[in-house]
Amino acid sequence: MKKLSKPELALLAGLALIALSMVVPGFWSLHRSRLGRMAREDLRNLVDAGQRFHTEYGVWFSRSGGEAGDVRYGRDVPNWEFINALRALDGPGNTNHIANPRRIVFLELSAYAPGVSGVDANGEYLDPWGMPYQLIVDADASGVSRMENTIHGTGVDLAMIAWSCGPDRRSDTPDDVLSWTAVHQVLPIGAPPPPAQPEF
Ligand SMILES: [Ca+2]
Ligand SMILES: [Ca+2]
Repeated sequence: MKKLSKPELALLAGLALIALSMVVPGFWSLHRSRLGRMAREDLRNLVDAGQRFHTEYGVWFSRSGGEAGDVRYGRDVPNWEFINALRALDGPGNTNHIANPRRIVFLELSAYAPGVSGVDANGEYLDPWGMPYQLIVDADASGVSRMENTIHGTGVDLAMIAWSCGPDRRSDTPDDVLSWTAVHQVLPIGAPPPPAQPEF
C-alpha cells in the first residue's frame, strides 16, 4: 500500500474532522430529544399514578395530613416519601404501609442509570439527567399547588404537578420539563408571561 505523504495525511485528517463536526451535533441533538421524551413520559405516568392514588383513597398523598401545606418533594423533602407510597414499598413516607394500606402498586420503576431515569439506592426517583423529579400536591386543598415565586409563577391550579430540572440539572430555568402547561400557572400581579416550554 502506498505510503501517504504529509499533505495527503493532513487532508485526510481535515476531512475526518469535518465529518465528525457534522455527525456529533446531530448525535447530541438526538440524544437530548430522547432524554426529553423520556422525562415527559415519566411525568405523565407520575401524575397519573398520583391521581389513581387519590381515586383509590379519596385523598392526595401527604406526609403530615396536609397540616404542613403543600410540600415540595425532590428538594425540601426527598421524593422517595411520595414514591414509596406509589410503589407500595414499606419505607419513609409509607412506613408499615400506612399511606397505601391496600399495597396497590401505582408506579413501577427500575434502577437509575446515566441517561436512563429510575430510582437510586435510596428509592429517590431521578430524571434522565440524574436529578430528583420535583413533585407538589395541593395537600392543604387550597385549589393551587403552591410553590415559591419562581419562573413558573407562584403556583399551579392543579391538584398535582411534577417537573424535571431538565438538561441543565437546575430547577426554575427555562429548560425545565413540566407536567403542566402555562395556562395553569398562577402568576403574581404584573408578572411577565411565563417562558415557552422547550422543544425536545
Ligand atoms: Ca395548596
Ligand atoms: Ca433547568
